Amino acid sequence: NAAKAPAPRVAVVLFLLKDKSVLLGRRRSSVGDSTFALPGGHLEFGESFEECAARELREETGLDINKTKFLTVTNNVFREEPKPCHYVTVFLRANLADPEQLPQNLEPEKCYGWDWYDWDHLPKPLFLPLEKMVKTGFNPFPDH
Ligand code: 8DG
Ligand code: MG
Ligand code: MG
Repeated sequence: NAAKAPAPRVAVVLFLLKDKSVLLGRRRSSVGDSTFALPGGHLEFGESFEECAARELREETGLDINKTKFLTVTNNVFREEPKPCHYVTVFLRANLADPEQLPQNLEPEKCYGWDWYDWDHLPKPLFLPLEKMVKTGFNPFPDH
């Protein structure tokens, strides 16, 4: 029922890069449950994309970043989910401020845990918006 459909929302998600790896967490959520996804969340009133990415990453993992850069935006409609939703998803990349800092699972009700995954050996299944990008050949690393 289109009249009851919620408005599209803005999400900001982050490719946190370390050597040839990215940080992914397995989702605990009604949307994309058990799939591997980037850290990120909803843009709040007044935030820049960069501020949102840094805040969500800190809330979810405790990690701090630098060299944050906008990459691209995609349109994601989750029609078949129990609660259908629509996200305009903004993708940024960044590096760790301190390469020694380790990710903590600070929201265990939303994530089974964070880990680094080699870009050439990503885990399965990926969260659909990420899966779609990988299939188009998208690469978040600066030398691409
Ligand atoms: P918040 O309350 O902290 O703001 O939100 P959250 O609980 O962290 O939300 P989220 O599900 O992590 O992110 C919001 C939406 O962003 C998610 O439902 C769908 C969209 N999204 C994508 N791709 C990705 C991705 O790779 N990772 C995450 N976390 N969200 C993504 O389209
Ligand atoms: Mg969050
Ligand atoms: Mg999140």
